[in-house]
Amino acid sequence: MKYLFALIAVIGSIVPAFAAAPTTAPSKPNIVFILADDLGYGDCSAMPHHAEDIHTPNIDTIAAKGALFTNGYVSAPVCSPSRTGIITGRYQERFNKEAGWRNAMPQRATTIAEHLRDLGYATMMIGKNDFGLHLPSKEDRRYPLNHGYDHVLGFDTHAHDYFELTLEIESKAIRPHEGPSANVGPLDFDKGTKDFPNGYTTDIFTSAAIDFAKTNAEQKKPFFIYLAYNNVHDLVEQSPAKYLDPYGLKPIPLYDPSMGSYLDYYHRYNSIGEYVNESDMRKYYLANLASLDEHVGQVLDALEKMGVSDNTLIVFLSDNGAAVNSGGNATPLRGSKYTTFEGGIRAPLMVKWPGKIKTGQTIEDPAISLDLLPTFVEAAGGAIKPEEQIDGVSLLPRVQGVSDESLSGRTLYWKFIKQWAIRRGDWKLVVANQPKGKHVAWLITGPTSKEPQLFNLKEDPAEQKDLSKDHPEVVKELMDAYQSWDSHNGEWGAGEPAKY
Ligand SMILES: [Ca+2]
Repeated sequence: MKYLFALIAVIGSIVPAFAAAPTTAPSKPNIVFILADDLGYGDCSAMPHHAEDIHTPNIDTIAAKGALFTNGYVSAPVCSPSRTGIITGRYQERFNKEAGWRNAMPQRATTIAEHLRDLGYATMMIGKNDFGLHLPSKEDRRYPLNHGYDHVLGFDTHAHDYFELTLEIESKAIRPHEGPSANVGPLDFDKGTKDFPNGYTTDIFTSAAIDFAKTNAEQKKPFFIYLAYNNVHDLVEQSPAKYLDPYGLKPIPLYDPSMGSYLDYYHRYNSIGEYVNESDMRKYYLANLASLDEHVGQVLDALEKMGVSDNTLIVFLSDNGAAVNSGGNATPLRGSKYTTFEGGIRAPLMVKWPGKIKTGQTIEDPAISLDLLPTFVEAAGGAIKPEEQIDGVSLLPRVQGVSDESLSGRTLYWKFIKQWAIRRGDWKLVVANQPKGKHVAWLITGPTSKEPQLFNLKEDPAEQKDLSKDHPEVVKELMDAYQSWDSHNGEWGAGEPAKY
Protein backbone atom coordinates (compact mmCIF):
# COMPACT_ATOMS: atom_id res chain seq x y z
CA MET A 1 0.00 0.00 0.00
CA LYS A 2 2.85 2.31 0.91
CA TYR A 3 4.34 1.84 -2.58
CA LEU A 4 0.97 2.39 -4.23
CA PHE A 5 0.69 5.80 -2.55
CA ALA A 6 4.21 6.59 -3.63
CA LEU A 7 3.36 5.62 -7.22
CA ILE A 8 0.22 7.76 -7.19
CA ALA A 9 2.27 10.65 -5.83
CA VAL A 10 4.80 10.25 -8.64
CA ILE A 11 2.09 10.05 -11.30
CA GLY A 12 0.37 12.99 -9.70
CA SER A 13 3.53 15.01 -9.95
CA ILE A 14 4.02 14.07 -13.61
CA VAL A 15 0.50 14.63 -14.91
CA PRO A 16 0.30 18.36 -14.17
CA ALA A 17 3.66 18.82 -15.85
CA PHE A 18 2.39 17.21 -19.04
CA ALA A 19 -0.92 19.01 -18.73
CA ALA A 20 0.73 22.40 -18.47
CA ALA A 21 3.22 22.01 -21.29
CA PRO A 22 0.99 22.06 -24.38
CA THR A 23 -1.13 25.04 -23.38
CA THR A 24 -1.36 27.63 -26.14
CA ALA A 25 -3.59 30.15 -24.45
CA PRO A 26 -2.13 33.60 -25.15
CA SER A 27 -0.83 35.29 -22.06
CA LYS A 28 -2.60 38.47 -21.11
CA PRO A 29 -0.57 41.62 -21.69
CA ASN A 30 0.52 43.69 -18.75
CA ILE A 31 -0.98 47.17 -18.89
CA VAL A 32 0.85 50.27 -17.69
CA PHE A 33 -1.14 53.49 -17.89
CA ILE A 34 0.99 56.56 -17.27
CA LEU A 35 -0.98 59.73 -16.63
CA ALA A 36 0.80 63.07 -16.57
CA ASP A 37 -0.82 65.99 -14.80
CA ASP A 38 -1.48 69.27 -16.64
CA LEU A 39 0.98 68.44 -19.45
CA GLY A 40 0.08 70.65 -22.39
CA TYR A 41 -0.45 69.47 -25.94
CA GLY A 42 2.57 71.41 -27.17
CA ASP A 43 4.77 70.40 -24.25
CA CYS A 44 5.73 66.98 -25.52
CA SER A 45 8.28 66.78 -28.31
CA ALA A 46 6.53 63.81 -29.92
CA MET A 47 3.67 66.11 -30.85
CA PRO A 48 3.73 67.95 -34.15
CA HIS A 49 4.13 71.73 -33.72
CA HIS A 50 5.42 71.33 -30.17
CA ALA A 51 6.95 74.22 -28.26
CA GLU A 52 10.55 74.93 -29.25
CA ASP A 53 12.00 74.57 -25.76
CA ILE A 54 10.54 71.10 -25.18
CA HIS A 55 12.54 67.89 -25.13
CA THR A 56 10.89 64.70 -23.88
CA PRO A 57 12.97 61.90 -25.46
CA ASN A 58 11.80 59.09 -23.17
CA ILE A 59 8.09 59.81 -23.44
CA ASP A 60 8.52 60.16 -27.19
CA THR A 61 9.74 56.56 -27.51
CA ILE A 62 6.23 55.36 -26.61
CA ALA A 63 4.92 57.08 -29.73
CA ALA A 64 7.91 56.08 -31.87
CA LYS A 65 7.41 52.42 -30.96
CA GLY A 66 3.64 52.60 -31.22
CA ALA A 67 0.91 55.05 -32.18
CA LEU A 68 0.64 58.80 -31.64
CA PHE A 69 -2.80 60.42 -31.55
CA THR A 70 -2.73 64.02 -32.72
CA ASN A 71 -6.42 64.47 -31.86
CA GLY A 72 -6.36 62.84 -28.45
CA TYR A 73 -8.82 64.31 -25.97
CA VAL A 74 -9.76 64.14 -22.33
CA SER A 75 -13.34 64.58 -21.13
CA ALA A 76 -12.70 67.65 -18.96
CA PRO A 77 -10.27 70.58 -18.90
CA VAL A 78 -9.38 70.00 -15.23
CA CYS A 79 -8.05 67.11 -13.16
CA SER A 80 -10.79 65.47 -11.10
CA PRO A 81 -13.65 65.16 -13.59
CA SER A 82 -11.22 64.09 -16.28
CA ARG A 83 -10.11 61.21 -14.07
CA THR A 84 -13.67 60.07 -13.36
CA GLY A 85 -14.15 59.89 -17.12
CA ILE A 86 -10.98 57.87 -17.54
CA ILE A 87 -11.60 55.29 -14.84
CA THR A 88 -15.27 54.71 -15.73
CA GLY A 89 -15.13 55.02 -19.53
CA ARG A 90 -18.09 57.38 -19.38
CA TYR A 91 -18.56 61.12 -19.48
CA GLN A 92 -18.44 62.19 -15.86
CA GLU A 93 -21.58 64.28 -16.45
CA ARG A 94 -23.51 61.02 -16.69
CA PHE A 95 -23.02 60.72 -12.95
CA ASN A 96 -23.41 64.35 -12.06
CA LYS A 97 -25.00 66.86 -14.39
CA GLU A 98 -22.87 69.63 -13.05
CA ALA A 99 -19.56 67.79 -12.94
CA GLY A 100 -17.00 70.50 -13.35
CA TRP A 101 -14.51 71.15 -10.66
CA ARG A 102 -16.06 68.40 -8.67
CA ASN A 103 -16.08 64.70 -8.90
CA ALA A 104 -18.16 61.74 -7.92
CA MET A 105 -17.62 58.02 -7.94
CA PRO A 106 -20.89 56.21 -8.49
CA GLN A 107 -21.26 52.90 -6.74
CA ARG A 108 -22.51 51.04 -9.77
CA ALA A 109 -19.98 52.00 -12.42
CA THR A 110 -17.38 49.32 -13.00
CA THR A 111 -13.94 50.90 -13.11
CA ILE A 112 -10.96 49.97 -15.27
CA ALA A 113 -9.27 48.33 -12.29
CA GLU A 114 -12.39 46.33 -11.37
CA HIS A 115 -12.66 45.00 -14.92
CA LEU A 116 -9.00 44.04 -15.00
CA ARG A 117 -8.94 42.49 -11.56
CA ASP A 118 -11.90 40.35 -12.59
CA LEU A 119 -9.85 39.28 -15.60
CA GLY A 120 -7.06 38.01 -13.36
CA TYR A 121 -4.83 41.05 -13.11
CA ALA A 122 -2.81 42.21 -10.15
CA THR A 123 -3.68 45.90 -9.84
CA MET A 124 -1.98 48.90 -8.29
CA MET A 125 -2.78 52.60 -8.27
CA ILE A 126 0.24 54.82 -7.77
CA GLY A 127 0.25 58.60 -7.44
CA LYS A 128 -2.56 61.12 -7.69
CA ASN A 129 -5.97 59.56 -7.11
CA ASP A 130 -7.66 62.98 -7.10
CA PHE A 131 -11.19 63.11 -5.95
CA GLY A 132 -10.59 66.69 -5.02
CA LEU A 133 -10.22 66.21 -1.30
CA HIS A 134 -8.24 64.42 1.37
CA LEU A 135 -10.60 61.48 1.83
CA PRO A 136 -12.02 61.25 5.34
CA SER A 137 -11.94 57.45 5.32
CA LYS A 138 -10.15 54.64 3.58
CA GLU A 139 -13.47 52.79 3.50
CA ASP A 140 -14.76 55.33 0.97
CA ARG A 141 -15.60 53.99 -2.50
CA ARG A 142 -13.32 56.66 -3.91
CA TYR A 143 -10.25 55.20 -2.21
CA PRO A 144 -8.44 52.99 -4.75
CA LEU A 145 -8.62 49.86 -2.59
CA ASN A 146 -12.41 50.13 -2.90
CA HIS A 147 -12.64 50.45 -6.65
CA GLY A 148 -10.50 47.69 -8.00
CA TYR A 149 -6.95 48.03 -6.74
CA ASP A 150 -5.04 45.44 -4.73
CA HIS A 151 -2.54 48.08 -3.65
CA VAL A 152 -2.26 51.84 -3.53
CA LEU A 153 0.51 54.33 -2.86
CA GLY A 154 -0.30 57.98 -3.37
CA PHE A 155 -2.67 60.76 -2.37
CA ASP A 156 -6.28 61.82 -2.98
CA THR A 157 -6.16 65.55 -3.64
CA HIS A 158 -5.41 67.72 -6.70
CA ALA A 159 -1.86 68.27 -5.48
CA HIS A 160 0.57 67.13 -2.84
CA ASP A 161 3.89 68.47 -1.68
CA TYR A 162 6.62 66.70 -3.70
CA PHE A 163 9.05 66.49 -0.76
CA GLU A 164 7.35 66.77 2.62
CA LEU A 165 6.04 63.24 3.13
CA THR A 166 6.08 62.43 6.83
CA LEU A 167 3.66 62.22 9.70
CA GLU A 168 5.95 64.57 11.60
CA ILE A 169 5.50 67.46 9.14
CA GLU A 170 1.77 66.73 8.91
CA SER A 171 1.45 66.99 12.68
CA LYS A 172 3.45 70.23 12.80
CA ALA A 173 1.81 71.86 9.77
CA ILE A 174 -0.93 74.44 10.18
CA ARG A 175 -3.98 72.95 8.41
CA PRO A 176 -2.06 70.32 6.37
CA HIS A 177 -5.11 69.36 4.26
CA GLU A 178 -6.85 72.63 3.51
CA GLY A 179 -8.81 72.97 0.29
CA PRO A 180 -8.67 70.58 -2.65
CA SER A 181 -5.00 71.06 -3.53
CA ALA A 182 -2.81 71.98 -0.60
CA ASN A 183 -1.76 68.71 1.00
CA VAL A 184 1.31 67.81 3.00
CA GLY A 185 2.25 64.70 4.96
CA PRO A 186 2.73 60.95 4.53
CA LEU A 187 1.42 59.14 1.48
CA ASP A 188 -1.52 56.77 1.51
CA PHE A 189 -0.24 53.21 1.47
CA ASP A 190 -2.83 50.44 1.27
CA LYS A 191 -4.91 50.62 4.46
CA GLY A 192 -2.59 53.07 6.19
CA THR A 193 0.00 55.70 5.43
CA LYS A 194 3.73 55.59 4.89
CA ASP A 195 6.46 58.10 5.72
CA PHE A 196 9.13 58.95 3.19
CA PRO A 197 11.71 61.11 4.99
CA ASN A 198 13.82 62.95 2.43
CA GLY A 199 11.70 61.43 -0.31
CA TYR A 200 10.58 62.86 -3.66
CA THR A 201 7.21 61.73 -4.98
CA THR A 202 8.38 61.19 -8.57
CA ASP A 203 11.16 58.85 -7.39
CA ILE A 204 8.85 57.08 -4.97
CA PHE A 205 6.11 56.49 -7.53
CA THR A 206 8.60 55.27 -10.12
CA SER A 207 10.19 52.79 -7.70
CA ALA A 208 6.78 51.54 -6.59
CA ALA A 209 5.74 50.91 -10.19
CA ILE A 210 8.95 49.06 -10.98
CA ASP A 211 8.74 46.96 -7.80
CA PHE A 212 5.11 45.99 -8.45
CA ALA A 213 5.88 45.08 -12.05
CA LYS A 214 8.88 43.01 -10.98
CA THR A 215 7.01 41.11 -8.27
CA ASN A 216 4.23 40.14 -10.65
CA ALA A 217 6.52 39.44 -13.60
CA GLU A 218 8.41 36.95 -11.43
CA GLN A 219 5.13 35.28 -10.53
CA LYS A 220 4.03 35.41 -14.18
CA LYS A 221 0.87 37.22 -13.18
CA PRO A 222 -0.45 39.92 -15.51
CA PHE A 223 -0.41 43.32 -13.89
CA PHE A 224 -2.16 46.65 -14.33
CA ILE A 225 -0.44 49.76 -13.04
CA TYR A 226 -2.14 53.13 -13.05
CA LEU A 227 0.86 55.41 -12.61
CA ALA A 228 -0.48 58.92 -12.08
CA TYR A 229 2.47 61.24 -11.55
CA ASN A 230 1.87 64.64 -9.98
CA ASN A 231 4.33 66.15 -12.48
CA VAL A 232 3.79 68.74 -13.99
CA HIS A 233 1.13 70.07 -11.61
CA ASP A 234 1.66 72.71 -8.94
CA LEU A 235 3.79 73.10 -7.01
CA VAL A 236 5.64 72.89 -10.26
CA GLU A 237 8.64 74.67 -8.74
CA GLN A 238 9.37 71.70 -6.49
CA SER A 239 12.03 69.69 -8.29
CA PRO A 240 15.37 68.29 -7.07
CA ALA A 241 18.38 70.52 -7.73
CA LYS A 242 19.68 68.25 -10.51
CA TYR A 243 16.70 69.30 -12.67
CA LEU A 244 16.82 72.97 -11.64
CA ASP A 245 20.55 73.46 -12.14
CA PRO A 246 20.50 73.35 -15.99
CA TYR A 247 18.09 76.30 -15.91
CA GLY A 248 20.04 78.29 -13.34
CA LEU A 249 17.17 77.98 -10.86
CA LYS A 250 17.29 77.74 -7.11
CA PRO A 251 14.99 75.44 -5.11
CA ILE A 252 12.10 77.22 -3.43
CA PRO A 253 12.04 76.89 0.36
CA LEU A 254 10.42 73.81 1.85
CA TYR A 255 7.30 74.37 3.90
CA ASP A 256 7.81 75.45 7.47
CA PRO A 257 4.96 76.20 9.90
CA SER A 258 6.50 79.64 10.51
CA MET A 259 5.27 80.49 6.98
CA GLY A 260 1.64 80.11 8.08
CA SER A 261 -0.75 77.42 6.93
CA TYR A 262 0.28 74.98 4.23
CA LEU A 263 -2.30 76.61 1.96
CA ASP A 264 -0.57 79.98 2.50
CA TYR A 265 2.71 78.41 1.40
CA TYR A 266 1.09 76.68 -1.57
CA HIS A 267 -0.50 79.86 -2.88
CA ARG A 268 2.62 81.90 -2.28
CA TYR A 269 4.66 79.81 -4.67
CA ASN A 270 2.20 78.23 -7.09
CA SER A 271 1.75 81.04 -9.55
CA ILE A 272 3.47 83.98 -11.11
CA GLY A 273 3.77 86.75 -8.59
CA GLU A 274 5.93 87.93 -5.77
CA TYR A 275 8.35 84.98 -5.82
CA VAL A 276 8.35 83.69 -9.40
CA ASN A 277 8.33 85.71 -12.60
CA GLU A 278 6.92 84.45 -15.91
CA SER A 279 10.28 83.51 -17.41
CA ASP A 280 11.36 81.56 -14.35
CA MET A 281 7.96 79.86 -14.14
CA ARG A 282 8.50 78.36 -17.59
CA LYS A 283 11.93 77.18 -16.51
CA TYR A 284 10.59 75.60 -13.34
CA TYR A 285 8.00 73.88 -15.49
CA LEU A 286 10.66 72.59 -17.89
CA ALA A 287 12.71 71.26 -14.98
CA ASN A 288 9.65 69.50 -13.56
CA LEU A 289 8.93 68.02 -16.99
CA ALA A 290 12.55 66.88 -17.41
CA SER A 291 12.12 64.93 -14.20
CA LEU A 292 8.88 63.35 -15.44
CA ASP A 293 10.49 62.36 -18.72
CA GLU A 294 13.52 60.83 -17.02
CA HIS A 295 11.37 58.81 -14.63
CA VAL A 296 9.10 57.56 -17.42
CA GLY A 297 12.33 56.41 -19.08
CA GLN A 298 13.27 54.53 -15.91
CA VAL A 299 9.96 52.65 -15.97
CA LEU A 300 10.35 51.78 -19.65
CA ASP A 301 13.95 50.61 -19.10
CA ALA A 302 12.97 48.50 -16.10
CA LEU A 303 10.20 46.74 -18.04
CA GLU A 304 12.73 46.03 -20.78
CA LYS A 305 15.23 44.58 -18.32
CA MET A 306 12.55 42.39 -16.74
CA GLY A 307 11.87 40.94 -20.16
CA VAL A 308 8.19 41.90 -20.09
CA SER A 309 8.28 44.92 -22.38
CA ASP A 310 7.17 42.93 -25.42
CA ASN A 311 4.05 41.80 -23.60
CA THR A 312 3.13 45.14 -22.08
CA LEU A 313 0.61 47.65 -23.38
CA ILE A 314 1.69 51.15 -22.40
CA VAL A 315 -0.47 54.25 -22.66
CA PHE A 316 0.73 57.78 -21.96
CA LEU A 317 -1.77 60.62 -21.54
CA SER A 318 -2.14 63.96 -19.81
CA ASP A 319 -5.29 64.54 -17.74
CA ASN A 320 -5.98 68.01 -19.20
CA GLY A 321 -4.42 70.77 -21.23
CA ALA A 322 -1.65 73.15 -20.34
CA ALA A 323 -1.83 75.12 -17.11
CA VAL A 324 -0.51 78.40 -18.43
CA ASN A 325 -0.33 79.87 -14.94
CA SER A 326 2.16 77.12 -14.04
CA GLY A 327 4.37 77.59 -17.11
CA GLY A 328 2.56 75.19 -19.46
CA ASN A 329 2.17 75.78 -23.19
CA ALA A 330 -0.77 74.66 -25.32
CA THR A 331 1.00 75.49 -28.60
CA PRO A 332 -0.39 75.58 -31.25
CA LEU A 333 -3.88 75.40 -29.76
CA ARG A 334 -6.16 78.10 -28.36
CA GLY A 335 -7.03 78.30 -24.70
CA SER A 336 -5.62 76.22 -21.86
CA LYS A 337 -6.61 74.21 -18.82
CA TYR A 338 -10.00 75.47 -17.55
CA THR A 339 -11.37 76.04 -21.06
CA THR A 340 -13.28 74.00 -23.63
CA PHE A 341 -11.12 75.36 -26.40
CA GLU A 342 -8.72 72.76 -27.78
CA GLY A 343 -5.92 73.93 -25.48
CA GLY A 344 -7.89 72.71 -22.47
CA ILE A 345 -9.12 69.36 -23.71
CA ARG A 346 -6.65 68.07 -26.31
CA ALA A 347 -3.68 66.30 -24.77
CA PRO A 348 -0.66 64.17 -25.66
CA LEU A 349 -1.85 60.57 -26.15
CA MET A 350 0.31 57.66 -27.26
CA VAL A 351 0.00 53.88 -27.15
CA LYS A 352 2.66 51.17 -27.44
CA TRP A 353 2.23 47.40 -27.59
CA PRO A 354 5.13 45.67 -29.33
CA GLY A 355 4.14 43.14 -31.94
CA LYS A 356 0.47 44.11 -31.60
CA ILE A 357 0.53 47.76 -32.66
CA LYS A 358 2.47 48.83 -35.70
CA THR A 359 5.28 51.22 -34.83
CA GLY A 360 5.51 54.84 -35.89
CA GLN A 361 1.81 55.41 -36.56
CA THR A 362 0.35 58.90 -36.45
CA ILE A 363 -3.42 58.80 -36.10
CA GLU A 364 -5.52 61.89 -36.74
CA ASP A 365 -8.87 60.32 -35.89
CA PRO A 366 -10.28 61.74 -32.67
CA ALA A 367 -9.71 59.57 -29.62
CA ILE A 368 -10.76 60.36 -26.07
CA SER A 369 -9.66 59.22 -22.63
CA LEU A 370 -13.01 57.41 -22.28
CA ASP A 371 -11.69 54.96 -24.88
CA LEU A 372 -9.06 53.57 -22.54
CA LEU A 373 -11.40 51.42 -20.45
CA PRO A 374 -12.78 49.45 -23.41
CA THR A 375 -9.29 49.35 -24.96
CA PHE A 376 -7.76 47.82 -21.85
CA VAL A 377 -10.62 45.38 -21.35
CA GLU A 378 -10.36 44.17 -24.94
CA ALA A 379 -6.57 43.82 -24.68
CA ALA A 380 -7.08 41.75 -21.53
CA GLY A 381 -9.49 39.41 -23.33
CA GLY A 382 -12.62 40.68 -21.62
CA ALA A 383 -15.91 42.12 -22.78
CA ILE A 384 -18.13 44.91 -21.53
CA LYS A 385 -21.81 44.30 -21.01
CA PRO A 386 -23.99 46.50 -23.23
CA GLU A 387 -26.01 47.67 -20.24
CA GLU A 388 -22.92 49.40 -18.91
CA GLN A 389 -23.36 52.01 -21.66
CA ILE A 390 -19.70 52.86 -22.05
CA ASP A 391 -19.13 56.12 -23.92
CA GLY A 392 -15.66 55.20 -25.15
CA VAL A 393 -14.78 52.70 -27.87
CA SER A 394 -11.82 50.34 -28.00
CA LEU A 395 -8.95 51.85 -29.95
CA LEU A 396 -7.43 48.44 -30.71
CA PRO A 397 -9.12 47.81 -34.08
CA ARG A 398 -7.90 51.23 -35.22
CA VAL A 399 -4.32 50.99 -33.97
CA GLN A 400 -3.93 47.34 -34.94
CA GLY A 401 -5.19 47.96 -38.44
CA VAL A 402 -7.70 45.10 -38.22
CA SER A 403 -10.51 47.48 -39.02
CA ASP A 404 -10.64 50.22 -41.60
CA GLU A 405 -13.45 51.82 -39.70
CA SER A 406 -12.53 55.40 -39.08
CA LEU A 407 -13.26 57.22 -35.86
CA SER A 408 -13.23 60.52 -37.70
CA GLY A 409 -17.01 61.03 -37.75
CA ARG A 410 -17.65 60.42 -34.07
CA THR A 411 -19.30 62.99 -31.81
CA LEU A 412 -17.57 64.11 -28.61
CA TYR A 413 -18.89 66.41 -25.86
CA TRP A 414 -17.47 68.65 -23.15
CA LYS A 415 -19.03 70.71 -20.40
CA PHE A 416 -17.25 72.87 -17.88
CA ILE A 417 -19.23 75.21 -15.65
CA LYS A 418 -20.71 77.69 -18.17
CA GLN A 419 -18.54 76.52 -21.07
CA TRP A 420 -19.32 73.65 -23.36
CA ALA A 421 -18.25 72.18 -26.68
CA ILE A 422 -19.16 69.48 -29.15
CA ARG A 423 -17.07 67.98 -31.94
CA ARG A 424 -18.55 66.02 -34.83
CA GLY A 425 -16.18 65.15 -37.61
CA ASP A 426 -14.08 68.23 -38.28
CA TRP A 427 -16.72 70.63 -36.92
CA LYS A 428 -16.53 71.97 -33.42
CA LEU A 429 -19.06 74.21 -31.74
CA VAL A 430 -17.81 75.89 -28.58
CA VAL A 431 -19.28 78.27 -26.06
CA ALA A 432 -16.38 80.01 -24.43
CA ASN A 433 -18.24 81.75 -21.69
CA GLN A 434 -15.67 83.33 -19.43
CA PRO A 435 -15.22 81.38 -16.22
CA LYS A 436 -14.97 83.33 -13.01
CA GLY A 437 -12.14 83.18 -10.53
CA LYS A 438 -8.75 84.76 -10.22
CA HIS A 439 -6.90 81.70 -11.48
CA VAL A 440 -8.87 81.34 -14.69
CA ALA A 441 -10.05 84.79 -15.71
CA TRP A 442 -7.15 85.50 -18.04
CA LEU A 443 -6.70 82.05 -19.53
CA ILE A 444 -9.15 82.23 -22.41
CA THR A 445 -7.33 83.84 -25.28
CA GLY A 446 -9.20 85.95 -27.80
CA PRO A 447 -12.76 87.16 -27.56
CA THR A 448 -15.11 85.12 -25.42
CA SER A 449 -18.79 84.81 -26.07
CA LYS A 450 -21.95 83.35 -24.68
CA GLU A 451 -22.88 82.65 -28.30
CA PRO A 452 -21.56 79.46 -29.89
CA GLN A 453 -18.55 79.76 -32.16
CA LEU A 454 -18.06 77.24 -34.97
CA PHE A 455 -14.67 76.07 -36.15
CA ASN A 456 -13.40 73.60 -38.72
CA LEU A 457 -10.64 71.85 -36.80
CA LYS A 458 -9.04 70.27 -39.83
CA GLU A 459 -8.42 73.64 -41.44
CA ASP A 460 -8.25 75.68 -38.27
CA PRO A 461 -7.08 73.62 -35.26
CA ALA A 462 -6.20 76.82 -33.40
CA GLU A 463 -9.89 77.93 -33.51
CA GLN A 464 -9.23 81.36 -34.95
CA LYS A 465 -11.95 81.71 -37.60
CA ASP A 466 -15.54 81.58 -36.35
CA LEU A 467 -17.71 80.12 -39.15
CA SER A 468 -21.01 80.18 -37.27
CA LYS A 469 -22.50 82.87 -39.53
CA ASP A 470 -21.53 80.94 -42.67
CA HIS A 471 -22.97 77.59 -41.56
CA PRO A 472 -26.07 78.17 -39.41
CA GLU A 473 -27.34 74.69 -40.29
CA VAL A 474 -24.23 73.10 -38.75
CA VAL A 475 -24.61 75.30 -35.67
CA LYS A 476 -28.19 74.12 -35.25
CA GLU A 477 -27.32 70.45 -35.75
CA LEU A 478 -24.53 70.58 -33.18
CA MET A 479 -26.52 72.71 -30.75
CA ASP A 480 -29.38 70.18 -30.87
CA ALA A 481 -26.98 67.25 -30.44
CA TYR A 482 -25.31 68.88 -27.45
CA GLN A 483 -28.61 69.70 -25.76
CA SER A 484 -29.85 66.17 -26.35
CA TRP A 485 -26.69 64.78 -24.75
CA ASP A 486 -26.92 67.17 -21.81
CA SER A 487 -30.59 66.37 -21.23
CA HIS A 488 -29.60 62.80 -20.28
CA ASN A 489 -26.75 63.77 -18.02
CA GLY A 490 -27.02 62.86 -14.37
CA GLU A 491 -29.10 59.76 -15.07
CA TRP A 492 -26.39 57.37 -13.88
CA GLY A 493 -26.13 59.25 -10.65
CA ALA A 494 -29.83 59.17 -9.86
CA GLY A 495 -30.56 58.16 -6.31
CA GLU A 496 -26.95 58.33 -5.26
CA PRO A 497 -25.65 60.87 -2.80
CA ALA A 498 -23.43 63.49 -4.38
CA LYS A 499 -20.15 62.84 -2.63
CA TYR A 500 -17.37 65.36 -2.94
CA1 LIG B 1 -4.52 68.03 -14.20
